[in-house]
Amino acid sequence: MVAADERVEPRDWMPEAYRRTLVRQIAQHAHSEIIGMQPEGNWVTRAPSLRRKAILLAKVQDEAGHGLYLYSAAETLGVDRAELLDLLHAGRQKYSSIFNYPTLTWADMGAIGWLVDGAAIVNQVPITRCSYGPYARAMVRICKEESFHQRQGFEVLHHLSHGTPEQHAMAQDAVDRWWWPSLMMFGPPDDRSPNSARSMAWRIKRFSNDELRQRFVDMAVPQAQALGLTLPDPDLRWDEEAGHWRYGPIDWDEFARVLTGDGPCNAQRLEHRVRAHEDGAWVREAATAYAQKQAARARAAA
Ligand code: FAQ
Repeated sequence: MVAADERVEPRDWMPEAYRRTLVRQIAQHAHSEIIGMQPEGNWVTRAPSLRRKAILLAKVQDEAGHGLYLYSAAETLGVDRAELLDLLHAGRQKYSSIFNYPTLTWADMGAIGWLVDGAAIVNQVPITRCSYGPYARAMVRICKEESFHQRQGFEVLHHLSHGTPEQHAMAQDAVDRWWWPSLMMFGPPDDRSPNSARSMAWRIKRFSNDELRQRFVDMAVPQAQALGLTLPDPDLRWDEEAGHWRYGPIDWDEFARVLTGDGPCNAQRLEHRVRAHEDGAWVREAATAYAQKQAARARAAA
């Protein structure tokens, strides 16, 4: 079925390891979307104008929506979203390394939109052709929204870059801080990526981590030139023969530290998430009571 490029659907038979891999990846992806609301949520009250505030608010809400589509996709594999959230809160499931970095200035909203959403799109467009139907379909809508997010980030940075010298410096500083963590979003290099070969054979992943990272660099370099900003990599050079931009070494020790909980904001992100979950308990209880009442009414009317 997978070899013939057909979709696997929830009721189809699937190997247990295929199911587990999907739950791992989709849950990690869903957790990233909702934890990813925090760095940008940090600037909603301090956006420089009403227009910027409305756009940012809508973007953060979109990320919550992406989390919901993805938890729903995971639930078609027989897991419960409450269970997945418990695993996240206990530190037993991951979310993307990128969201453990702080958002220090308004320009970070531009850099996240341009680079982080940009990297997300490059990574996720191939997932629209993933072998598992519900994940692939969720990704179609998510990618459309992420494209809009990326354009707004580019526009924020373009505005700052062509503003006062202070605004230009702020935009450059944000790109300096977000560039390397964005490259790390694609995961470890191929020779150190334990899951890639199998996930590619199963057509969950369509390209390797390094292939997608390269695609992202090739896309970002001309865009940085259009922005009038510099990417913080002295080794960046055009490889005429290969037709690619070559980049310098990535600090994989930093990546490992962030993954094992020692990034700049890991503790803060998780604490905030757990608190928000606890504070929202009454909403879940009310929604469940309402759903039960509606179901009882429907039964009585039948
Ligand atoms: N961070 O063998 P591989 C967004 C883990 S976009 C943390 O290569 P795999 C949008 C990996 O899980 C961000 N952990 O693994 C947004 C594995 O650990 P495990 C989310 C990472 O799965 C924008 C281990 O390292 N996007 O949220 C990372 O084949 C703005 C070995 O790695 C997705 O999740 C990392 N960067 O490939 C929201 C996309 N990289 O689980 C708000 C879907 C690797 O065995 C604001 N996911 N690890 O314990 C994927 O495409 C894949 O899962 C990869 C990793 C490519 C991330």
